[in-house]
Amino acid sequence: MIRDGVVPWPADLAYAYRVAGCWRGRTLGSYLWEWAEQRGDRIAVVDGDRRLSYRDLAIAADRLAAELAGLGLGPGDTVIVQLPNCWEFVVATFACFRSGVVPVMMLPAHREYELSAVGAHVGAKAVLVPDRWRGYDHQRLARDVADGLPGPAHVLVVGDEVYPGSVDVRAVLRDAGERDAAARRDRFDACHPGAADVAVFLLSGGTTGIPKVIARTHDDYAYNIRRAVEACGFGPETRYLAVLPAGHNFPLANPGILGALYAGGRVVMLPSPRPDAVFETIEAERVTVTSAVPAVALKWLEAAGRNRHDLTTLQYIHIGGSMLAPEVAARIGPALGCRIQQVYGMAEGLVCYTPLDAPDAIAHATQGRPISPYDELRVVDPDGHAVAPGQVGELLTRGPYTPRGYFRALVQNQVSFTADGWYRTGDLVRITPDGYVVVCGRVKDLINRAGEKISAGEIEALMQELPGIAEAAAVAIPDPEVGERVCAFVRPHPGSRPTLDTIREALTARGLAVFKLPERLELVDELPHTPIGKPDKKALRARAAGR
Ligand code: OOB
Repeated sequence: MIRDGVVPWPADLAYAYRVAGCWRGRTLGSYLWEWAEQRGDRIAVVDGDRRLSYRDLAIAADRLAAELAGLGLGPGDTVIVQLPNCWEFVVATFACFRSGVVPVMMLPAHREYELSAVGAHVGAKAVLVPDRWRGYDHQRLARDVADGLPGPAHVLVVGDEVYPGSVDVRAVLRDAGERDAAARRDRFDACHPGAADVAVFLLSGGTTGIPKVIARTHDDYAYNIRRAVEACGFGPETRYLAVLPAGHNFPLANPGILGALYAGGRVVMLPSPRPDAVFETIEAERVTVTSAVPAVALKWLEAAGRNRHDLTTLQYIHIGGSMLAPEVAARIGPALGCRIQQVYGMAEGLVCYTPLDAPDAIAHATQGRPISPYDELRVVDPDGHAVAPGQVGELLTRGPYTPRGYFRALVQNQVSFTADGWYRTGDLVRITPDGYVVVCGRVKDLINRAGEKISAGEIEALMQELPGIAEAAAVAIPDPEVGERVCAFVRPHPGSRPTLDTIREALTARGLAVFKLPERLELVDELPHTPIGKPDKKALRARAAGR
């Protein structure tokens, strides 16, 4: 069990959430066989030609759970999961839920810097990767990361060419037949984690250099999923297409992959949001709903004119993760022949949706209402005082699926949470008279590139370590395609002249994910500073936008 470093909800509130029926005291893994029994041969997961029934999924998950147990991993141990959208991702997630091993959801784009930092932070005992992905050798990466971790760690690989010493996940799953399935089922039914235990670790977009990891319990995550399912009308007819990286909270559980399975529907895994692949899959699999960040939805919008595929099954696209202009929102539905539901959410918890039947004024110009009546929202000024109704301020939130702190982050928690447990979202919002949230901006220091959150502090700390750089600051520059890109302001040491290329190369060599690399460089003789001596980001942002 992981308890150390997890900030619990106050006991009286935890009790209230149970009494209210939010927390049902069941683990996510406990549903799997119930589904298999009720739904048996119905298809649960599709990935290309591969189709898994609910029963196949249950058998495969228990088979992988047994493999993890055989490696010595059990309740409270953690495994880094870095897989593209594939059927094995779903199996691995449920294998973890069944065995109590906690997956840390990372992105295929992450590299050694991120994996090592997060792996050390959570004390990972295993790393699960594809063999190669988009030309990159993840197996090698996993080895390097595992070797660098403080304790021994296993490498598990999904692919055809598995190096000796690593676990061949496909070979393990080929062995997942009916034989022994019942015994394995009994084993993981009898030895399961508690519902108040951590089910999954999610990464926070974060504003600091240190990785911030969010522990979501079975109770809270199951509740989040259930409410999202209701808000989005998921049911047995749902065919959800997962194209955003599956490790994100949005496609994973809002309602996403886990919501579609909870509702008895079907999940179609596709490892790319490219319009041609997406349109082709929507037709082939008769997809009813999918989700996208605005940058991805824009690409679909541009491609809609030359689309030759039948998209008539598609009813909804969920759009969220970064700002969506109301004009763009208004064009998506007509172009793709569906409706949109906007979603404003965060890995830290709180999720809002526009209603299924919302009039355009709400569906296009607001980011929706909280999914739970127990979500608490406060909008405050910089001094922490509530603003007048309808005014813009920072959103603070608490509730039955918004944890009270980051995992093992005492210092950061003092900054990100108030003493009475409110999470400071760092988002500037206003709330309309009918209770819809409208996101207006943010006060947190990050760059939101196509929905991926990049911590300015992380990039700055790494740039400052580079030779030739005396001082560095990272700010967002607005971009029509991806929303924002990273712009670096750098004061070089006298006599040195770093270029964008040399900085990008150096950060890549350091093991940083490509999407975080600066895409513009401004060399300056002096950085502007605030009265307390920090780089003046506001001035720099204005300067960057002006160029
Ligand atoms: C989702 O989760 P994260 O953890 O990657 O990012 C959360 C942050 C929010 O605090 C906000 O700054 C931004 O992403 N954001 C939006 C937004 N939805 C999220 N900003 C403007 N408009 C929106 N609709 O991004 C996430 C998690 C669950 C569901 C959907 C998105």
